[in-house]
Amino acid sequence: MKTIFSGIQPSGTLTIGNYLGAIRQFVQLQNEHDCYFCIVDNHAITVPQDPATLQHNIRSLAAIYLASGINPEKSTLFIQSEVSAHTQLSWMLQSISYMGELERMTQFKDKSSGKEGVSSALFTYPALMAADILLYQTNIVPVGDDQTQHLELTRNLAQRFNNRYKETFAVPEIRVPEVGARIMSLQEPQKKMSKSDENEKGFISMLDSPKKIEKKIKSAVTDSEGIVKFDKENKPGISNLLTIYASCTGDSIESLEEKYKDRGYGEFKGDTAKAVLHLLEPIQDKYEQLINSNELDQILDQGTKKATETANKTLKKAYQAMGLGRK
Ligand code: ATP
Ligand code: LTN
Repeated sequence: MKTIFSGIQPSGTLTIGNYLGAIRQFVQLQNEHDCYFCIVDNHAITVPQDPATLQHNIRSLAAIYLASGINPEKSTLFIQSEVSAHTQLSWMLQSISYMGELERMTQFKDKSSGKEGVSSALFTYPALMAADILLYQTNIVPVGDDQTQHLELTRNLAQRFNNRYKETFAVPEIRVPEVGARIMSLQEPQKKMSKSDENEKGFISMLDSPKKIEKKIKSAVTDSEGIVKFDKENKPGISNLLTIYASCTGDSIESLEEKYKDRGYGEFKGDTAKAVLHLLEPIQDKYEQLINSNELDQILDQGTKKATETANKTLKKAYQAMGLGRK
């Protein structure tokens, strides 16, 4: 049995990219491993958030995790800011992170470019992410492939700390799904689908109504060739829809190419929408039952307790290794 950790930011309603790239793997992993799944609200505040919206998004994300199949009997589900060890260890890891390596992070470059008032927390964000992971002696981190660089940094920081002070942290490995590791925007298929995209038409939210989902998929950017074929370079829009369709139904991309060989984009898009709806409908039903329930709070309270116990053990080891405090 391995230890698994992953986190999602409550920075908006989750997209099917988050589901296919991340949550779906979590649900499978919990059957065999010791899993921690986190609502990383301290990460979300690295860009401006409206407090009331943030609170709503935190609760909503908890309900989405559960509605998607995270089982609180098997996994620990908790909110990052409720376990103070995360920010404490993050500070210590910042002290062994180099400016140069943080400057190379593409997520920082993307999120800061052309913006005024970029927060210093956005810059040091990867040290907090490393703390999240290392506190639980994590072996595997299931994420979408946009997180590869952050994971590499986490591994470097763990090794650097272990070598410089004392063996303290397990060095984690990344796990990305074979299909669905990078779902692209429906409007700009060269860009990853993101829940904080200003253009709402670019993403499918997990809570979008059936009508909205159909509309967004029908207006997805494609090309004028009229052939349903996977070709990321020349046909990024159609390739993305094929990936979405295949990930939702479990069909292979080749079999879908064959199925839609002599059919137009209209029919293909209609069926892609149906595949997405079929996947999301049961999740949306469960979400409605959970969002205002007391059960949700009980699960999160229990998660905070368990996560705090585990995290504090590692934090204590790290304090001692670094020589902080009195003992
Ligand atoms: P934001 O847009 O607010 O920066 P995000 O949508 O990129 O956020 P996160 O909360 O940062 O999502 O990511 C949660 C998980 O979902 C991560 O494991 C990430 O790799 C994965 N993920 C995010 N977007 C996609 C995508 N388009 N395709 C596949 N996986 C994704
Ligand atoms: N950086 C991630 C979110 C995240 C995370 C983590 C993922 C924060 N802490 C720990 C895995 C493990 C993102 O932007 N998607």
